[in-house]
Amino acid sequence: MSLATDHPVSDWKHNACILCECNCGIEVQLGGPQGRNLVRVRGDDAHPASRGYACEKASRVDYYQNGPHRLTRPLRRRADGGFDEIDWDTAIREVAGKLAALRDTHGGSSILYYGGGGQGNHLPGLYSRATRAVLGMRYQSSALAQEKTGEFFVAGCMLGGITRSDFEHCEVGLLIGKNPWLSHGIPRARVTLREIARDPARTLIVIDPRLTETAEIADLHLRVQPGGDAHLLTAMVAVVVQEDLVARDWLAAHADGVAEVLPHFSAVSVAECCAKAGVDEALVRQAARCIARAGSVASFEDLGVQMNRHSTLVSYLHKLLVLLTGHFGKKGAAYRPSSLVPLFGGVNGGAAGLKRTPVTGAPIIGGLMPCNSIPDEILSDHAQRFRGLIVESGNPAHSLADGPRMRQALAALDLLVVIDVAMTESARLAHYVLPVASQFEKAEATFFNFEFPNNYFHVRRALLPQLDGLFSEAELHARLVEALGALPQEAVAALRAAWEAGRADFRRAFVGLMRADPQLEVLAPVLLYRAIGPLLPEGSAEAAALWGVCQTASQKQMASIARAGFDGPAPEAADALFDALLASPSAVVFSIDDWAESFQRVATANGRIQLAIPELFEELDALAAEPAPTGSAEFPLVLSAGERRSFTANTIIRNPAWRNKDRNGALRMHPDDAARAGVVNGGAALLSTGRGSAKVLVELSDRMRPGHVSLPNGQGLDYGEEGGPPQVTGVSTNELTSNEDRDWFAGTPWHKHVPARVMALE
Ligand SMILES: Nc1nc2c(c(=O)[nH]1)N[C@H]1C(S)=C(S)[C@@H](COP(=O)(O)OP(=O)(O)OC[C@H]3O[C@@H](n4cnc5c(=O)[nH]c(N)nc54)[C@H](O)[C@@H]3O)O[C@H]1N2
Ligand SMILES: Nc1nc2c(c(=O)[nH]1)N[C@H]1C(S)=C(S)[C@@H](COP(=O)(O)OP(=O)(O)OC[C@H]3O[C@@H](n4cnc5c(=O)[nH]c(N)nc54)[C@H](O)[C@@H]3O)O[C@H]1N2
Ligand code: SF4
Ligand SMILES: [Mo]
Repeated sequence: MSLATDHPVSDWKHNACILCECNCGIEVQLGGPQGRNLVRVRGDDAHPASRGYACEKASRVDYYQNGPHRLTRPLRRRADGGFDEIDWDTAIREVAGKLAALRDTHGGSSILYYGGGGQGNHLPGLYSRATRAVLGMRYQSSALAQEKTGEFFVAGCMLGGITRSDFEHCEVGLLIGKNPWLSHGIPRARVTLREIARDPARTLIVIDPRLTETAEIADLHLRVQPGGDAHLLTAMVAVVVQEDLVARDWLAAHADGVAEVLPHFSAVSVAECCAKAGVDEALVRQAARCIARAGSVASFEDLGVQMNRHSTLVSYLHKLLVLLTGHFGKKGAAYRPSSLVPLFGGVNGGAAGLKRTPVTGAPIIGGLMPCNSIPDEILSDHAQRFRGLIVESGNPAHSLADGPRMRQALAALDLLVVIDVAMTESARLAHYVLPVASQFEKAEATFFNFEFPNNYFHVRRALLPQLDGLFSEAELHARLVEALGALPQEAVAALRAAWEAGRADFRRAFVGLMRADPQLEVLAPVLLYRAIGPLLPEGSAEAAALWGVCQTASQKQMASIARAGFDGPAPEAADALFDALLASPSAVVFSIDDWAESFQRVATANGRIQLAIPELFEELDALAAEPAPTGSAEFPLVLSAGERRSFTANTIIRNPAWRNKDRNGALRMHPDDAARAGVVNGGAALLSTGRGSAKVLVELSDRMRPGHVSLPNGQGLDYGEEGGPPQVTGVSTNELTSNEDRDWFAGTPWHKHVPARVMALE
């Protein structure tokens, strides 16, 4: 983008794009009236994962950084619903006091934590651990618990943790309900996809009802009926089993449960499943054989199936397809990545081992309770209901299912505290809004580090000074913990003195403090921030807690970290890694694995892959009797509520002007469906679901499968020009989704499968 520049344009500075999980390295020039605009943005050649790549969205991050949406003063809600600006001392004292009162009266587990980071800012989640621990908070959730928890349960049972895949080197690339051309999710997505598609020796397989940008270049497009993936994947696994394409020797060496699993597929009617899935049987057989016979398969499932019917089961069928054909732990296939900060807690003991929420007993997977259960856990007279909620870097009033019910739940809380850079839909409902410095005004990092065999971590230093009156979440949590009387100043002083004396002294002092008072361990992030934050290079104070992270990671993954050049005794290697992270303007390779490492990382009880997940067999076996998903007379269409488009980025950018085209986020619809509804291209229509109605503008598209309509994600945000009233642009999809439409097991929503109807409007 270009902006009028009264200020001399700065040198190129390194940072990362924050608009999707890839966090591509970028270089930025600052300029504009106060030198605070990100006037030019380009891909960073020095970033070892993105290697100069950036998509069209990165050039528009200034719309996130600057604008009237930015908050600069803490706000306290009045009885009449308006807000008063208050000073920081008052804000911290009152918020800490009210949180402590909830803890003292109802217990810390009456306060829920939601968020902790969006696509590129995961340090807040680390610092908040201290606040949560002091308050005795036990429950948390985040957007991951409305998409990834089903997959995580399956991966946890089968492999002891998440897997990712090596698309760069795969022979076959398989995408299930995922459109990386627009949503990315793998580094340099378009380059990698094009390479697979162009190479006659490689095959790109896409499972999607839409002719997406990715499907368009695919070798095989399985244009599944919306919601038909469970039948489709069952058919694919059945082909592998019935045609004896199972990798028996490989499985004998690495996996248990083959004999238990295969009978569930040996009698399946492939023809019937294909018919229900709406895909030609010959094509399904071709795809299944191609996967089974390939030297390597990389695969990725995403929202098209994770926010859809049978989502946990589909994740299981996907893993079975890949594992029964042996595509794990080799170049071009699936692997278990290393991690500096694990995103999920473990899953031990299957469903029976899962902790449960207090009111409805919803499963807590990887430490996260289902987002869809949040209202149920608030709107109840159960003694153990949630009464307080801290939202940090998330926007549940907009992003979670059933907006009206979510708002009702948020309004029923005794205390809602929202920590954000912007006045969001959630912030408007808060008792206190605590504004923070933006991701370009503090040190930040992403914990979405999934690459293999080389894995990367990027500490981004602040690009800009913090807006007057603002500071980071690290500072905020330090102040909250201090106000709660839990941060021992002697410990801070001792650690600071030790850091100045040298790293060996510091390690000794740190370990000594933790031994003397094990309670201090939970405070480590804020303790480190207070002690050494001010001593770190300019713009990197918030990286302080990573010192502890490096120490833990170097013990757990010593060999991988050593291969990346951080060798020697674990504590010293950790310090060397920490220093390298802080010194490098771009990402650093923190671990290097060999392919065999993936097998060593299979963290099941006996270290072998476990193919059987008995909890899911009943649902699997019942598929045979389940009819194909069809519309009703009332709702003949299926709405995908929240498709990724060129200019959508969750709710990270609020100003609709960042979209040159499709400003209102059109409803895409097949011409035949439109003709039936009497709707024309560009015309207005009323879109209705069981939950609500919205006025939409229609775009006719023969890329849609008849019967399937779609709306983009992240629209319907309110935004006011300087001084003007806020205006809402586009449809907020969750006004149309319902809370109960969710996976029976993981509780993940069916946002891609909302029964709907469309009526022309004058
Ligand atoms: N541009 C952009 N990129 C983003 C984001 C963004 O907001 N904008 N958000 C990021 C985030 S948080 C995430 S989680 C990812 C999500 O990334 P994706 O999951 O790739 O995104 P979606 O477009 O929501 O859904 C993917 C596909 O599912 C298909 N689909 C719909 N119904 C079905 C079905 O029944 N079966 C199958 N097989 N497919 C179906 C849709 O047609 C769509 O092409 O994107 C990330 N990247
Ligand atoms: N119907 C439907 N709903 C969906 C989806 C869908 O496809 N359909 N997609 C879902 C998916 S996959 C996801 S991941 C979620 C996302 O849902 P959420 O994680 O709840 O929301 P985000 O839109 O990512 O919100 C990020 C928030 O962080 C704030 N923020 C940005 N920078 C900072 C910072 O430095 N500090 C703090 N404290 N805050 C900051 C932004 O202003 C914004 O309010 O939406 C989900 N909702
Ligand atoms: S792929 Fe994602 S992180 Fe990379 S430039 Fe595009 S939006 Fe930003
Ligand atoms: Mo997401």
